[in-house]
Amino acid sequence: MDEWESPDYEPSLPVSEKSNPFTRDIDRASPSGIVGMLEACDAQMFRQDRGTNYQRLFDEQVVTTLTEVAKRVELILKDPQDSLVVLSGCGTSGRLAFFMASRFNEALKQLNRTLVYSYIIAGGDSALLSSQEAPEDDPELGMLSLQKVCEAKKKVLFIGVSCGLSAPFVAGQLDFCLQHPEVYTPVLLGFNPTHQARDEPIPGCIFTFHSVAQRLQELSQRRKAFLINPAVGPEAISGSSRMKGGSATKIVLEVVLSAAHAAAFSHKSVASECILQHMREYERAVEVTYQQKEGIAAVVEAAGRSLLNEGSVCYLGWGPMAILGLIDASECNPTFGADYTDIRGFIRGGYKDLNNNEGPLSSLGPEFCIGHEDFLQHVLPGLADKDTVLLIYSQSDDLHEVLNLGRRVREKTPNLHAVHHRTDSDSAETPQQISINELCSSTLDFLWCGSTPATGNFLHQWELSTKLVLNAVSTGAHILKGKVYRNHMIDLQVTNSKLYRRATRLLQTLSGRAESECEEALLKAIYGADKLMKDIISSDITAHTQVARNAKKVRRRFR
Ligand code: F1P
Repeated sequence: MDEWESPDYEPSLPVSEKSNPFTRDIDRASPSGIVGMLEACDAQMFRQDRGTNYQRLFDEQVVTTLTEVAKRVELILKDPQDSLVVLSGCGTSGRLAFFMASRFNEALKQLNRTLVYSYIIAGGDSALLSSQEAPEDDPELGMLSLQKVCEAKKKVLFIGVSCGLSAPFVAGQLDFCLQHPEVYTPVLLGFNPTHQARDEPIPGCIFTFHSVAQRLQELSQRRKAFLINPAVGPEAISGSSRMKGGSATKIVLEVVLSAAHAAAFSHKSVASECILQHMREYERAVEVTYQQKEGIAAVVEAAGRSLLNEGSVCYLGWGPMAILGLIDASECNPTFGADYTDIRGFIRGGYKDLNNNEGPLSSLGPEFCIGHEDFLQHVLPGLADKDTVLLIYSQSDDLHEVLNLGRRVREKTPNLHAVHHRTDSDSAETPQQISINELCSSTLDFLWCGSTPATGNFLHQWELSTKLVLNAVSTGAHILKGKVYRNHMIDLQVTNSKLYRRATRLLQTLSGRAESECEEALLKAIYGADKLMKDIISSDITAHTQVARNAKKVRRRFR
């Protein structure tokens, strides 16, 4: 049994908020030490149950539920008229909902089939690229956006993702589904046991996330709702659900949707063995990724040096992996109080390649300029030695383009690195590949061998592997910059109720003082006041987080 699984380990916290014993000293570790700890944490995702009460990814019950949900998706794929599969979430969960809906709609397009996937992200498409944490607290907004997407639909499979089983936005949507069972079948995906779902009252609602999860659990006995909530262990940085929570979300959704597609279009019936086999492929992808621990550590070190020297880190990506770069970069603001210029992502064709519902968003400001063209025009001219650039590409991308862009970057900074994926069927390096490698000071060259019986190609593994590398780079670099204390984020933005509670708890952990005293200190810091006036004390958390949103940095006011 891992230490965190003991009932005595941080008993008041759900798994997703516990601190991981493996990373207690991550703030003092070397780059390779950091990557080693991340490897240990990620391996926990696939750990089998060893006599604890926690349900795990490979457990029979979880696999059975995944199989059932895949069958529901299969039915919709076979009879798409007036039907929809909706994926929804907040922050990273919403970004992955978008990613998955786009990828699987793309697969349908290639087969000339009706598109059945829709996504919802709290805060709309601008939240795909920037931190919009406040809408996460709004259950009505969640419900209304679901209603809008599903107008005139007669059958909807709704998959709500909240890693911490905590977002009121998703709770509102699930509650709505429960009220309209004739149309909606709700599925909840998260990584805490149901009893650890958040039970904090939601202003204006008679339900909490916990009560909704309980109702889903009851209905799941009759297969009228589904709950997928295996534990994957505490995050490497406490509460940073973008890491394991995001990876496990990607794994679960891809396993389910791939099985459904295979059943609907290749006449392979959905079977739990295939689901298990596919999940094992992800386990292997994690192992293959960390076999290049030292290479990852070299990029972490370079990126950390850039941030420490007020430089920037740019991900220049191609295809779907570029989207993972955009996602990784967008998460640094709420997690580490980073500026959008600290870590930025760019995708080859900009919004044309992103293909989001709301179309180009560049008019919203420079942080929404995401194409390689934007990089060339606005970033390259000012690029210097202190900046790090990471090329993210695979054998299926245009290597001429990669080489040309690499050359232009190399004229400005020697700090050019690459993440590259290829398969053994294509193992001979092309001249362009060799030239790209020569330009880069380090290359993570992932060579994927063998076969993938579950999906027939390596794309899902490449993507997960890239996600892990990027999470390691951005997290590691911010650790080296000093944005993490022990394994806690200490420059987080207090922009929603979950983060408000997390900040209060952090003060408690670090000071050993009572909760009420810590909340008072947090409020004093948010309002910049030495004394709390009555109107502040009587305001609710929404009001506090609105003020905190505008604060540049929450100052410490302990005396
Ligand atoms: C949603 C989320 C996270 C983000 C931050 C705030 O969490 O937006 O993606 O990293 O921690 O919350 P969840 O609803 O998936 O638990």
